[in-house]
Amino acid sequence: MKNFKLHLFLVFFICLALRLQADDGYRLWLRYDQISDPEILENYQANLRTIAFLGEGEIFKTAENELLKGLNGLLTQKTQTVSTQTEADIIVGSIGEDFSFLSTVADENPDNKKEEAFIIEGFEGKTYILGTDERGVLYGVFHFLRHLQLQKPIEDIRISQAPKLKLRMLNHWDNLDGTVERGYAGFSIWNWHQLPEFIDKRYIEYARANASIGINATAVTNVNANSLIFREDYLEKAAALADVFRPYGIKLFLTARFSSPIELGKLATADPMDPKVQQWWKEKTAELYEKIPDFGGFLVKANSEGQPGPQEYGRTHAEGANLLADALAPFGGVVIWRAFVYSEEEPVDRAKQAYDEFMALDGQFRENVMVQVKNGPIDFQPREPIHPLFGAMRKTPVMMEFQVTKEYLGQGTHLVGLSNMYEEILQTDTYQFGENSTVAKVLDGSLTNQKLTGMAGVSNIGTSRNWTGNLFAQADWFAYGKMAWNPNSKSDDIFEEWAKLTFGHEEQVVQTVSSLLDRSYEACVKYMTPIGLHHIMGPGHHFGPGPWVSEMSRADWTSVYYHKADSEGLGFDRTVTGSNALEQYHPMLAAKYENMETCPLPFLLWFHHVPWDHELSTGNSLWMQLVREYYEGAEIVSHMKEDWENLQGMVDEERFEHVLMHLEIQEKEAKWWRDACLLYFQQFSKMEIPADWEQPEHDLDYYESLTFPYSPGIRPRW
Ligand code: BDP
Repeated sequence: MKNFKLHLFLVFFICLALRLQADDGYRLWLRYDQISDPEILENYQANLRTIAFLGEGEIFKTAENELLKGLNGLLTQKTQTVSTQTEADIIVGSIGEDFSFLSTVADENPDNKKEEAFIIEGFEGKTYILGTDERGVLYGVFHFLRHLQLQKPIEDIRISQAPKLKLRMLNHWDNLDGTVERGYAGFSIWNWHQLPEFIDKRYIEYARANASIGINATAVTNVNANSLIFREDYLEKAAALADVFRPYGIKLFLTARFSSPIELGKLATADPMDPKVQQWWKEKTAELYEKIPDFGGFLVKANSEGQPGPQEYGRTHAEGANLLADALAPFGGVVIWRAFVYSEEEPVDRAKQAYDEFMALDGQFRENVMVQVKNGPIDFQPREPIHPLFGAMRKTPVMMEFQVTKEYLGQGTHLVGLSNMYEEILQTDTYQFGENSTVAKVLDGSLTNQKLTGMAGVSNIGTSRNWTGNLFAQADWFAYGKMAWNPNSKSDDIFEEWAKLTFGHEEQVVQTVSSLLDRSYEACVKYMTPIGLHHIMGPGHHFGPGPWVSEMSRADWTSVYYHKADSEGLGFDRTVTGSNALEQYHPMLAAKYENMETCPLPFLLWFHHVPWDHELSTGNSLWMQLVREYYEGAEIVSHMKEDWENLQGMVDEERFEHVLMHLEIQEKEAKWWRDACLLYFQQFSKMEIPADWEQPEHDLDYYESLTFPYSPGIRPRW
């Protein structure tokens, strides 16, 4: 009987322990669970008992709270606050005279003494976390906490960092009605209806998550903008959000609909040269700054996909941007003007249009205008070559726009580590300033001498309990922040760090999680758009394969426009014999792509129309290479699923199941992409899929017949 009771007791405790482990992912990478290694824990406990906070200000206070909160989770003892340096194990303050006795690593790199920089240094048994300003302190604190979460030694800690880009921004494509364009994680977290009074706890958690990875700006409204945001009551709602973000060092931006003076101001025109229009923007901006003194500025999508813009009045993008820039200048705000434009009338290759339009305007923008350029020339496709504007547009600060949400990379379900894509783009050489003029260097302003620098990421956050819907999509948010802080960051490091912060230190878990992230991007490109294919997804919602899409309101929204499959071959000729989009790149870069024989395979069909039986560098015909890559992509996903299954019992059940179910969907959808695309292209190639390979489950008619009317993230007007 006694034994039985003991057993029951044990079972109860085991169940409790398992339950405690269950994790819904809400805490992101800021888990602060107790340090698992007992020796390391003991060492930390002995060295991190007391803290002196030597500073003040709203953001400094946040840093204070975060450090205490973090330490109180990681350690078993309660960390004490003390008032003097002598009593303290940790000293938090500002870099400067007072600490000249430190060897300061920052001296080795003067760049690290700029705004928002921090040092973390161990000296005579104490740890110093110092910032050049309040934000620097906050970033230093988060970095230090991460250092502890990663269980790294603190004795001789010597870290010095400064962000390479000034504006590190998340762009929400969130509508005022609560829907999110291209959002796959539920609805918008902004509850506009209940603002300004109701402050959801999530707003605060959102701000701290962003601050923890160095994000310092957010545009909370969709680029397909609604002028209602400028109505007084909405400005008050926006101001309430800005109040939440401010203590975390985050500036609020809003998207500006170009026709607002008409819609809201009841003017007859929105012409940038009209004095009344200019006055309207000036007054509106002044009103905004009254409510939000540190307002960041406007993000604008104009004359693009039906959005109003200056061209309606015969004015240029520069004239449009300058109108808003003049209104913002007295307050120090900036205009972020998107280069994602392509005109309906122009018959030329869509890939060329933004370059043609914006190069002509270089030098015409006001000093407080930044041009925001998507990573590639088409539209966030699974893989694109770099946008030719990087490095070419020199007199205007050019900022990067990445998608963090996975509109074209498996949406809510596929595990795809975007960090590899970011790294590939950022490390591409533009050659615009000689060899080694990578996109990363163009962005950080060092080649162009730009004062304004930045990166924007289209957010993947929604009301899902774990923020991103798919747990692994948290890794993309994390990676984006890291890349914006330092565009030379290495994906491998990011993956490992995220794996440890999210799943703990068990070696096999860390290994598997990092490797899933690492293999997944290439796999996804292979099962969706291998060898440089692009824009062949389902119409409107962009979910699933749709290479057959040929009837849309405009040709450059169809798939056939991009893949150009015919009986001869496949691919878009962008060389001199075709659209000659290649000429927009620096000749050294163009030279890499211009010859069909030497063009790297990942971009072959982006730049060339290749005969089906043409022998590629791999020894395969184009057709066989295509078949192999589609099969390989799908096969990698099956391996990824198996690897994850091997973690059963090592990851809490809730997250284990969550990831597994998504991998099952991904495996199914990877095969769907493979089969649908190959059957479609086979009509043109008239060549075979090897008979002993798994054959498509259905015929092409079946795949073409599938519809998804309620696919998430659809643009309202579609
Ligand atoms: C496209 C999206 C569309 C966006 C557009 C943009 O499909 O929803 O509005 O980009 O960036 O990829 O403006």
